[in-house]
Amino acid sequence: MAAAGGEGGRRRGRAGPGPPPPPLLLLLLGMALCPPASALGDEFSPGQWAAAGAAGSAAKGRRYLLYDVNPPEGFNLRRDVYIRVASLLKTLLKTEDWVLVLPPWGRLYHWQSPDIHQVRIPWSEFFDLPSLNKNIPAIEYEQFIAESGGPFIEQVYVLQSYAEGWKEGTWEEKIDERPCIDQLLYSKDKHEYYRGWFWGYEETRGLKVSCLSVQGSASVMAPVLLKNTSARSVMLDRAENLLHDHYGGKDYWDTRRSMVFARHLRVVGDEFRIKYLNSTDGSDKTSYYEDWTKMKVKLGTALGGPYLGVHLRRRDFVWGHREDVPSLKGAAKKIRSLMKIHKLERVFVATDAVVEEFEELKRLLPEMVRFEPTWEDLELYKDGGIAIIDQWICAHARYFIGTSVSTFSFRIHEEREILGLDPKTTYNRFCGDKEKNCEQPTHWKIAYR
Ligand SMILES: Nc1nc2c(ncn2[C@@H]2O[C@H](COP(=O)(O)OP(=O)(O)OP(=O)(O)O)[C@@H](O)[C@H]2O)c(=O)[nH]1
Ligand SMILES: *[C@@H]1O[C@H](CO)[C@@H](O)[C@H](O)[C@H]1NC(C)=O
Ligand SMILES: *[C@@H]1O[C@H](CO)[C@@H](O)[C@H](O)[C@H]1NC(C)=O
Repeated sequence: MAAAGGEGGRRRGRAGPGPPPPPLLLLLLGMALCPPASALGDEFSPGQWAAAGAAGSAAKGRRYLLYDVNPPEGFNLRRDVYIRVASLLKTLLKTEDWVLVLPPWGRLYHWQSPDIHQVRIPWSEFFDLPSLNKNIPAIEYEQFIAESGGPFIEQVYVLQSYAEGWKEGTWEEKIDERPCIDQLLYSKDKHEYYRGWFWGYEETRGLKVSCLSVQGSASVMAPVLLKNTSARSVMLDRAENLLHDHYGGKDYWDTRRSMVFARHLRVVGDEFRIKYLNSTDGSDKTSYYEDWTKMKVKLGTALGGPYLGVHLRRRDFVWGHREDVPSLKGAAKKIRSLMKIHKLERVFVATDAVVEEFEELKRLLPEMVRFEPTWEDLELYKDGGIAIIDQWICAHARYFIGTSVSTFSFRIHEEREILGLDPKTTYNRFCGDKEKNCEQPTHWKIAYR
C-alpha cells in the first residue's frame, strides 16, 4: 500500500514551536476549579498545545489513534474491536510513528451493579499494560492528555456504513467522506469545540468532526489517516464498523495473546480454583508465562482442573426467546450428563442470571459453585473484573460448555486455546430445549508467528 513517506509525513501540518505551553498542572487545576468552557479561552487554544507537544522525548512527533465503540456493545465485543484497531495500528506503524490510546471503560449496559463507580476505568484495571505493549504501543487516555498537551482530539471520524448498502456480489473495500446518516452525538459549544461522550471525560473537546462511510477491514483506514489528514490525534468513533484484517490469523492471535488479564484478577481466580475446585497449575498442567511472547503450548497438552466449567448466559438471551438457549432445567440436565461422562465431581458456573433464576439453578444443581463477589470485591474489581475472574476460572476447567453465540463464551474459547487445552473440551455449547440442528462452535485454531 502506498503511503506518505516517513519523516515528511510525520511532520505535516505542525507549524513551528509556537509559544511555550502553560504548565500542565495549571490546566488541570483550571479544569477542576472552573467550568471547563470558561477555563479555556483563546490563550489556551488547542492548536498551540498540539504544536508545542508537551513533555518527553517519547511523545515527540508521534500521532495518536483513539477510538470508541457503539454504546450498547458489551465488554467482550469491545475486546474484539481492540484486535481490529490494533491491526490498523500495525499497518500505520509501517509508515509513521503512531500510538494507540486505550478507550477508558465505562457506562456499559451490562455493568449495572449499583453504587459503584464504573466510568473512566483505565485498561490497567482489567488488562496487563506491559503485555499489550509487547504487541503495539498503547497508552491510557490520561497519559494521552498529559503528553499531547491537553484533552483535545484534533479530528473525530464517525464511522458508518453506506446509506445505499451494497449490491449483492459486488463486495469491495471502500471508504468515503459522506453526510452523517445518524444524528451526530457531538455538538458544538460556544467556543466552536465539539463536545460529546468521550468516555466520560467531559473536558475533552473535538476540533473537527466528520462522518466516513466505510466498508472493509480495519486497514482501509490507513491511507486516510496517513494522507487525508494531518491531525496529530485522530479518533475513530463507532470503530466496530471496521472488520478484521485477518480474523484468526497470526496477527489476530498475537494481539489476542497480548490481552493478558491484569495480574490481580488472575490471582483472585487462581485462589478460588485452589480453595473450591482443587485446581492448581501444577496438577492441571496449565502453566502460564508472564511473557505471552514466550508462551506456546501444544494443543491438548494442558489437562485443566478437575471440574466442569459452565458459562450460562441469561438475561437478554432468555428474554429474546431464543431457540438456541436452554431452559434452566435443560441446562442442569446437560451439566449432570457432562459431569458423569467426564467423571467430574465439581462444577463451576459463570452466569449473569438474575437472582430468581440463579436460585432456581442452585435448587436443580446444589453442588454447583460460582464466584460470588462481596460488595468489597465488586467495588475493587468492578463488573468487568468479576467477568474476567469468571472467564479465567472457566478457562482452566477440564471441560467447558458455553452459550450459543455469546461473545463472553467466545473469549473463554480463546483463553483455553492459549492455555493449550484440547479443542474437544472447549468448543461446546448448550442447545435449546427444542433446537433441532444444534451446531457446535467453530474451532479457531491458534496461530503463532
Ligand atoms: N460475571 C459474569 N458476568 C457475565 C456473565 N455473562 C454475562 N455477563 C455480563 O454480561 C455482559 C454480557 O455481555 P458481553 O458478553 O460483554 O457483551 P456482548 O458483547 O453483548 O456479549 P454477548 O451478549 O454475551 O454476546 C458481560 O460483559 C458481563 O458484564 C458471566 O457468566 N459472569
Ligand atoms: C482522501 O484523499 C483522496 C485524494 O485527495 C481523495 O480522492 C479521497 O476521496 C479522500 N478520502 C477521504 C475519505 O476523505
Ligand atoms: C485434589 O487433587 C489431587 C490430584 O491433583 C488428588 O490427589 C486429591 O485427592 C484431590 N483432593 C480432593 C479433596 O479432591
